[in-house]
Amino acid sequence: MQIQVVSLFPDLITGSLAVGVCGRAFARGLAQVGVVNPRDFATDIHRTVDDRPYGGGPGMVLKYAPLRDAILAARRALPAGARVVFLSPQGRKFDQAMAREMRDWSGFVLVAGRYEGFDERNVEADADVELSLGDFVLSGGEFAALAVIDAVVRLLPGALGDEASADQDSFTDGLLDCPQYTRPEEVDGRVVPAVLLGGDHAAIRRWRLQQSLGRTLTRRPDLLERRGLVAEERKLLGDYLAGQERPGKDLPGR
Ligand code: 9D3
Repeated sequence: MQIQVVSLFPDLITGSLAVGVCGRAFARGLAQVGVVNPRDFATDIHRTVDDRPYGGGPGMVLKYAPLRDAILAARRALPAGARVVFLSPQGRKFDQAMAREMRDWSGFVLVAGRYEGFDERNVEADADVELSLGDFVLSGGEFAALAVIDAVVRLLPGALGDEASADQDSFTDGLLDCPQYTRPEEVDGRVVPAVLLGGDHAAIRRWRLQQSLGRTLTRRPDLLERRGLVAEERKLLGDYLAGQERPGKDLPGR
């Protein structure tokens, strides 16, 4: 997989992709990342990449021509037909389904903005898709681009040590993860749930599914609505709610 990032801060991109699952994937050659800086395509003496918005208002807007030329250079570094993805607060919300779709793209360009955003004509001219990470304000698109790269690259065959674990991820089955514990059995007066110590694997599977269902209902009911429940799950969730002295007590800060 070949990825090009268009960014005014190339160090922000290259500096953080060296570690972890992603770093290993790049070291193994499963994916390559290049960065193109629009400033290298600015033609004036000050290498200007931004300007004041038409119509007035705060902040600056990225200039059309340097960004267009940077995207063109990024495209040229990829096989023909590579998709161009703009990161912007106006984009479609990025999710695991989109990450899985992008896993099948042999190459793509991620365009990270700064300042108040892009000149809309860049979006019209070059964007195949606009993605947002969600309803919060970043100071630029770089961290969004890094999040997208991380989410996609870890799905590449061979990126994870254990091939199974990508499919066991939360969201793949539409539920949040169950609680996890490791040694010791007791710490600061807190104990591991007894069922996990018992070795009854059917009981453990049921308990984990029940915890996942309960947490998903209290924290992310939107995920459950989308997914639906089979009979066993409805029973486990009913028992979970019946066993809770206070609904939502498993939420931190409540
Ligand atoms: C929404 C706020 N905008 C109007 C006042 C100004 C603005 C703030 C921050 C415009 C662009 C940005 C930079 N953000 C991104 O480039 C960005 C982003 C984000 O801020 N939140 C979630 N996902 C993304 S993807 C790119």
